Amino acid sequence: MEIILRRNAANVCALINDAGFSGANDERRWFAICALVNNAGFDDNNGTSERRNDGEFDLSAKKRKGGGSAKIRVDFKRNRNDRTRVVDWTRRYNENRDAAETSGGDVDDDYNDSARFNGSANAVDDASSGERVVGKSEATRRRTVVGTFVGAENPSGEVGDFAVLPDVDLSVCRKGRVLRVHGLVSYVEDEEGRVYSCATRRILKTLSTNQRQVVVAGDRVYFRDAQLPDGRLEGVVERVEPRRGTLSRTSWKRKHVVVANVEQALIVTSAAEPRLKPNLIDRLLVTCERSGIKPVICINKIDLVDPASLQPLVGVYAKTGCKTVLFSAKTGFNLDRLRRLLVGKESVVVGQSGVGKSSALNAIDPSLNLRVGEVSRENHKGKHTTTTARLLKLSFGGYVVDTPGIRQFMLWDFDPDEVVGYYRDLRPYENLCKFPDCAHICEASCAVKDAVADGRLDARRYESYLALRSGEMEKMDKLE
Ligand SMILES: Nc1nc2c(ncn2[C@@H]2O[C@H](COP(=O)(O)OP(=O)(O)OP(=O)(O)O)[C@@H](O)[C@H]2O)c(=O)[nH]1
Ligand SMILES: [Mg+2]
Ligand SMILES: [Zn+2]
Repeated sequence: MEIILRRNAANVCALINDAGFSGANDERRWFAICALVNNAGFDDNNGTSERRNDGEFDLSAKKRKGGGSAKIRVDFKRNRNDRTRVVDWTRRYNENRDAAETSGGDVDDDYNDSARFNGSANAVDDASSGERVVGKSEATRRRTVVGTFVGAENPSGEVGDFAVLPDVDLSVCRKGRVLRVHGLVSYVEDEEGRVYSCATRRILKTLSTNQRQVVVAGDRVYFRDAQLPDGRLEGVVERVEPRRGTLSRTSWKRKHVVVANVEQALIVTSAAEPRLKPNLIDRLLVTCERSGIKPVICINKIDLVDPASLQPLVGVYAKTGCKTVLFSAKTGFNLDRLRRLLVGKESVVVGQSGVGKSSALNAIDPSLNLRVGEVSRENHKGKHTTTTARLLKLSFGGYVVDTPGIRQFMLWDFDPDEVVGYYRDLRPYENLCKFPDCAHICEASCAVKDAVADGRLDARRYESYLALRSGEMEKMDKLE
């Protein structure tokens, strides 16, 4: 295999590509193969590795330098060809806001996403980076990037958000951590604790294949800094380091990375006002499981109900091996347990709007002083008080990301057959089914269905598994 690869990588890649790889998994395999081609010491000037299925990438390893660096040919995204001038900003803003309301997206992000789609943001970027990206001919729509092909994002095999890490000039670039992103500006903290407002280098947008936002809260980046004469700290994000522990969802058919580089997620929900949504918990659990983030289910507003009424639910999640903490940000009940969970760790709090994510963080660490909003009296829903994900330093050690409330949380890019692996309570039964490829839907002698029938497995969890598998979660959201 290696000899063939060395001899003519271009043909091998074309052959493999033509063999019918098309879906998300195939894409993953494809990345692995590309990595193999690169790692095989391929140094043939004529060799080309091309990912064709979405037309966005064309990676051609032209020359290998030391440290895995190579010249890589990259196609611009298709949407860059759209040069239509945007004139109806107000209508677009309103449309996006309405859509964001229904999708659970955060208004700022969706608005800016729309701006990016329509090319209006490009001018700002180009000005900041000095890189021209729009040309009339096909040739000018390609760029050679010097960098390292990285491919897979994390041990779970999720496809990387940036397949190529562009080389940066370490004599002028510094390391930083993204605290929050507001529109086109990322607030980056350097290692001395100074915060810079940064634009994003143009090429990163080209390299990020399918994301709604290129830079997200929690990202570790290399940035070029500048101090303006008036003392303001500004800069340009030059490179986003490979992410570990990302929470991602689907938004507008694109990948929305909510947060990057966290090790733990507090899935916050409320016992009442707003009503607890177990299906949302399930999806967040699956997302955590996929990206290797440790989940903890945190049920707030325990002062509004009899805690005993929550025992059945706690019992169901105990079977998944996930810890559940009942607490009240208002009365302070169990806050010390939450604090212990957060000390020294990098965590994210995630959940519906109005469940008390920001209230809980304020109660645990009053120095955070986060904005808190009332729950609507009419529909008992939150009012989306927190609008951007923010990385916050805890006074007692550790970091936490407070996030905007979500209404829907659709997983990004998953294979139905992998879902059962993420439902830990279903796993003990799946190997006992008669057919090894049993999907546990309507097959005969299915141990999972038997377990539901005799009450060993929670029927709602099983329904949630079926809905996620079949992609019908949105219907369930409406019923919930
Ligand atoms: N009764 C009761 N109310 C609470 C408790 N915790 C928070 N609240 C109230 O819940 C409401 C929403 O709190 P927030 O902290 O803004 O909720 P959030 O989850 O951050 O909401 P978003 O930022 O919109 O996502 C506020 O009116 C809080 O006072 C609690 O333990 N008990
Ligand atoms: Mg909040
Ligand atoms: Zn089965």
